Amino acid sequence: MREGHPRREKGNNMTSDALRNAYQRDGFIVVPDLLGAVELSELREIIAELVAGAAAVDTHTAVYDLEPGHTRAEPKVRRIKTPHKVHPAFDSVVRRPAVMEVLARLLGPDLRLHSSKLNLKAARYGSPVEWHQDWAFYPHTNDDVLAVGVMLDDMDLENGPLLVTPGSHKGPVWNHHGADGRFCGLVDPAEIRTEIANAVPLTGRAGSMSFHHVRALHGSALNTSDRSRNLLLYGIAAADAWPLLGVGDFDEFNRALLSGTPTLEPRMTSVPVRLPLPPAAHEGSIYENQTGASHFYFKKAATQ
Ligand SMILES: O=C(O)CCC(=O)C(=O)O
Repeated sequence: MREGHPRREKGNNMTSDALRNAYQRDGFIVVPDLLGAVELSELREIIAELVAGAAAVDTHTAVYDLEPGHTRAEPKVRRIKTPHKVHPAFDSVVRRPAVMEVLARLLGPDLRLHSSKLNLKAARYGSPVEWHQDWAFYPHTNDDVLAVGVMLDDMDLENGPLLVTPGSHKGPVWNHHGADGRFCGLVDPAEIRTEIANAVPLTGRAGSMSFHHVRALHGSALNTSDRSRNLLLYGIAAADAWPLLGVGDFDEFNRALLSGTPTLEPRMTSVPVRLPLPPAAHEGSIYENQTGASHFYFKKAATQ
């Protein structure tokens, strides 16, 4: 992994054209200071309450994805699922005008929120996420789709930041299937040695946000530091990018429009697609999906 990005412009000093150019060239950008101290501390309080609530559960639920080693006495939460439906504060972050402005610059004015997740990497044992492309999980009719990563903590090399391979969003869709032929949500690291060597960390202070292209190859390491690394992620699509796996609830799909106008005419472009079927042997989250693989890149915590 490379220690830093060779073209390391600071997002807040860049014009919106420069941001868009960097995103199109590299497949990601980091924009500092999109959230302030007050919002961050409010979100951290909500997270602490949610994690404490996991003392009432023994297994994964519709809200909690649990770390290995979780107990009621010592709750260990790896992910809050669909946080924008769990607490309104998580719904409003992505709708902030400064965030919507960046999104419109990258994807255009018509935008839909298609998913959210809050990945909690607790100090010392917060789980790694193996190398993958989000595109392998949810291919659309076009690839004007990205993930916003809201850094709720300062992120540096020690606490497991996102690692992304520049330019990989213009490359192939990698095989995310295991030896059993089922989707397993990760790429065999032996297949992507060069891409891993070229990956760069998306670091920044709390309140910064990363924007990575749906086809960008990425992963993140175990948190070996004594600080948490909490990342709130939103999946955003251009309104004319339709999910190839179909629309479950059409009313909900339309309610997820963040700005602009919906359309019944998907924009089809020539994009490489590999469907995530048959489904993963272990469903519920990417962490669970990836347990179905046999080759891993990142070290796991001793409890795993
Ligand atoms: O939390 C992370 O570092 C990785 C997030 C990610 O890529 C995912 O959840 O799909």
